[in-house]
Amino acid sequence: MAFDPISSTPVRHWAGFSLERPLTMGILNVTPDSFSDGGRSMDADTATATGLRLAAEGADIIDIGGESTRPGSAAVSPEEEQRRILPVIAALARQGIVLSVDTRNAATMRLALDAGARIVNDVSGLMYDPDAMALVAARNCPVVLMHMRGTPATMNSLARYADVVGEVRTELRAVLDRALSAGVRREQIMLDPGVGFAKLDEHSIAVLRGLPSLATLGYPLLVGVSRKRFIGRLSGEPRADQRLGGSVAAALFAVDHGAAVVRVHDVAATVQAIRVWQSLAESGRLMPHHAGDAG
Ligand code: HH2
Repeated sequence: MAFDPISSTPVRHWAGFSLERPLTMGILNVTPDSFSDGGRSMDADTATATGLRLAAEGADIIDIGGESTRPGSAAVSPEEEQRRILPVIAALARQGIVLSVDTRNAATMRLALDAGARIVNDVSGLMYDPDAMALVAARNCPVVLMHMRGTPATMNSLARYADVVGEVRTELRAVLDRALSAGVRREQIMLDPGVGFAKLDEHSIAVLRGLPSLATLGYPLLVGVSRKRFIGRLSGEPRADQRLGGSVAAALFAVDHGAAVVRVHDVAATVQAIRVWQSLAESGRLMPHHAGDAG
């Protein structure tokens, strides 16, 4: 658990959620080119149905994105991004689902919040669009500030570190200071080390192991490991959509090292794993018995 940098008391809430248990953020990419699920949910009805399924599987938050940020991906126009996601946000918000919008564009943030999204998730830490900080400050909404360098097109060439955990910590601190000076409130902020963003596989692994050091910044941490390339390297599985076991293992490692939220494609498996892990870690408390269960 993170401790507030001023009062030193534990940070127990974010975006209306208690952080006493790890939260699961389900990924809904309305894109043709996302690295593991691009093209699956391109029309609004299919995407809405996928979002409803992820919520039913136990996602606390659904993260909707209309632009792929995989290494080397091309930017899409904000208008195209909005055309993809706004109807899906409106439909899911009507069902009472808590939504975050995964975007770097201030205009998209504003329209997504108007359509019913509650949280802004920006892989650039509100640094890409010069209007983003002021917008998030004015709307006083929860925000995920992620670490990266450059843009998805350039980030791989910027993955050079002498001490990756120390440098990510320092650079996140700088993003935080910019956000706080722009008027973003402390209690709205969640930090994210940006696994796979301007990071080689060894850097991604090091930041995961270094989560306790990043937690000393005093903010809750969100971690996105699902299906990412380092899992392929650790497991030997070349296909991103075949990395369920590795993704669940990495999500558990992240929560065991202090992540408050995990961002995942495979919600049902992750929620089940976290539930069992947490029950074993805390008390071994049992859920009701299922008739016919063997073993
Ligand atoms: N990872 C991706 C996208 N957005 N946001 C946060 N806060 N943290 C992450 O680690 C993160 C993120 C990349 O994953 P995905 O959405 O599956 O792929 P793509 O960017 O190709 O759409």
